Amino acid sequence: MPTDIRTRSRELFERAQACIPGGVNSPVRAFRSVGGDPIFIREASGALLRDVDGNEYIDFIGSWGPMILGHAHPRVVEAIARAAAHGTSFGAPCELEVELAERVRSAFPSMEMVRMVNSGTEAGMSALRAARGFTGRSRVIKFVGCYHGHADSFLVKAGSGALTFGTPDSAGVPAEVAAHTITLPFNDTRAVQEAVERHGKEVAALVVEPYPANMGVVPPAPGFLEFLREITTAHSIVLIFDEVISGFRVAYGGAQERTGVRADLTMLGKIIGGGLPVGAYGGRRDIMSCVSPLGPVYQAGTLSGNPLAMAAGLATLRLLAEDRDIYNRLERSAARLEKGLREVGEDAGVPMICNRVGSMMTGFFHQGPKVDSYETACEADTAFYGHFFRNMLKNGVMLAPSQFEAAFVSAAHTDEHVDRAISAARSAMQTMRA
Ligand code: KE4
Repeated sequence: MPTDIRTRSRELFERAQACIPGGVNSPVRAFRSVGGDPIFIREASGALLRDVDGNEYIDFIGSWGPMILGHAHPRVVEAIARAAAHGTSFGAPCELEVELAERVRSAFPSMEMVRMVNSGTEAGMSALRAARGFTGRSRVIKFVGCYHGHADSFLVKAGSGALTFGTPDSAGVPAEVAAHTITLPFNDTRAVQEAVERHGKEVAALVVEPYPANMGVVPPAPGFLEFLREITTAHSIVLIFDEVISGFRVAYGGAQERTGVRADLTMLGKIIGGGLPVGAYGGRRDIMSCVSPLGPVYQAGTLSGNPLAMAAGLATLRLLAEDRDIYNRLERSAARLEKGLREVGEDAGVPMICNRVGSMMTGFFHQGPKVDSYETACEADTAFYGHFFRNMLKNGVMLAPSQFEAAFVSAAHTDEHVDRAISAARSAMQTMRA
């Protein structure tokens, strides 16, 4: 059981803040929205994290999605070690890159050509540039609450009127860049219809997380993705599915396998790197043929296709492909967790809405009746979530340090892990209601 001892974490956090902005290399890790100081991890294995003070946690962050097999899977670790023994980077193509591209293509038939990059952000910025180069258009449509990495064109909130020019959602994003982005409400077909009717001829791409997980999990309304496919086809707009999270998560072939809706370009990341830095983008051959050195759209990367990252990704995807029951087991574990959390909320008289797609879910502390948009997600009680998060930490469970993220169940989570998390939640609620 974890203790409240966080001496070493605190020391490291002090040192980190002296030389790293906020003491972290990615903002959400700073625990700013849940309170308390970040915990520094020494090691992870299977479903467990162990911090630098020796406290152990059942992990539902899963490195924000990549660790679908659990941490330090022996076959993944062995693949990385074997690759490393032959050199860590060549600056020249290698067989592993071809194998991973072929495997991605077999899982995502819409991805006729694939380019490896080093993050989901790079995948998004590159896919958008390819769409702009292919269409000769500049505008992009995205949805509020969907996150596609931190490229300038995606850090844009809705303008004064949703259909007008976007305004920067971060300092450092020039207004001129933001003006090309139209940010619309998710699941709002009428808003999309109006925006496309007004600006369709200038729109290069519509980018969407088919199963949004960055406002918490908010599934698409029935028919919404099919509607996006139809309207983008009708106006020659490139439909980009951001499957950085959903790819190989909600199904081996991601949202496209689950829904049958085929994107023009797809962004991937997280799971395809098996925990190492990998992103990918790809899709229609006619669009990808615009990408250098084939065409005029420039995109490059020193470590793109890195052999260690390819080896980790290949080992992960091979394991997912070999064991097709794995997705049924993930579904069963996640459904068990969801059921248990709902019961805990009901027994404690705490209103909770649980949105789940496969092995990713979010429990919103929300009156209901549903959370089906960014607006309704924002009505969640984030203060209550922060209190719950800190109590769950004390009880040995690591949730995402934000109400607006997903909890991920891995193949390493056993019924015992899930049941321990449910009883930790019950005890957290009792503490909070006391
Ligand atoms: P990266 O650049 O962080 O590899 O990927 C960006 C990205 C793109 N698309 C989607 C749907 C994503 O969820 C992400 C990154 N996800 C966040 C958390 N949801 C990563 C965590 C972090 O920023 O530290």
